[in-house]
Amino acid sequence: MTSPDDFQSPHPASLSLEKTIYTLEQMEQINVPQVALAGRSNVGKSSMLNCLANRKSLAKTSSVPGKTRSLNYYLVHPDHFYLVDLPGYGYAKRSKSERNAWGNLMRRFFTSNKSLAGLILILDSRLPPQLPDREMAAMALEQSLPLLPVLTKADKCTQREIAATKLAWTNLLGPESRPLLFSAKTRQGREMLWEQIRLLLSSSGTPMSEP
Ligand SMILES: Nc1nc2c(ncn2[C@@H]2O[C@H](COP(=O)(O)OP(=O)(O)O)[C@@H](O)[C@H]2O)c(=O)[nH]1
Ligand SMILES: [Mg+2]
Repeated sequence: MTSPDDFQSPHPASLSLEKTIYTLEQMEQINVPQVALAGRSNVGKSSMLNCLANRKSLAKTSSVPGKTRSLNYYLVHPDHFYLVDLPGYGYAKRSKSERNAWGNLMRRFFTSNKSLAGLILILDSRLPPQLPDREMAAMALEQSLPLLPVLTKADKCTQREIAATKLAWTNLLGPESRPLLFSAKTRQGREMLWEQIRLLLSSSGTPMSEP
C-alpha cells in the first residue's frame, strides 16, 4: 500500500506481513534476503516498522511489554526482501523456560540463515547499554553479521543524553558502528534508516531474488 508520503520519498516502499513463525520446527530456510530487527520489549520496534511502512497499525504497538512471541516476516515491495521482526527480549516476567526457548530460536535464526544480511538493533536513546542488548549484539557479531544500532525515541531526549548514549554504544561496538538516531513520533531518521537497510542488503552479497 502506498501513501502520499511515498511519492516524496527517494525510497518508496510498502510492507506486507507474509509469514509468522513461532517454533524451531516452523523455521524454514527462506531464500529471500532478510534484515532482522531486534530490541527489548517496548523499545519501539513495532512503531519503527509502522513508520518505515507509512502505516498506523501494520505491526501492533502496545504499552504492555512482552506481547509478541513470534518471528514476523514483512515483505518489502518493490525490492523483494524481508524485514524480520524478532520477538522482543528482556521482559522480566518471562519464565526461565520461555527465555531458553527464545534463546534457542534466536541462535537457530542467526546460525542457520544464509539469507540474513544484517541485524538492526533497536536501542533506547535514553538508556545506557543494557545487558540483554549487549548479549544480542554479541550473538550477531559472533556470526560476523553486520550490525546497525538504531537509537529510537530520540524525541524524548536532550542532545546531551543522546550524545552520551551514542558514545557508550560506539565504545562498545567500535568507531565504525555509527548508531543512527530515530524517532517513530517525529519520523527523524526514517530516510536514513531505509538507506542503511538497503546498504546492508547490497553489501551482503545475499542475492536479490526476482520479485
Ligand atoms: N515518544 C516516542 N514514543 C515511542 C516511540 N516509539 C515507540 N514509542 C512508544 O513506546 C511504546 C512501545 O512501542 P512499541 O512499538 O509497541 O514497542 P515494541 O514492544 O518494541 O514493539 C508505545 O507506547 C509507543 O507509542 C518514539 O519514537 N517516540
Ligand atoms: Mg512490538
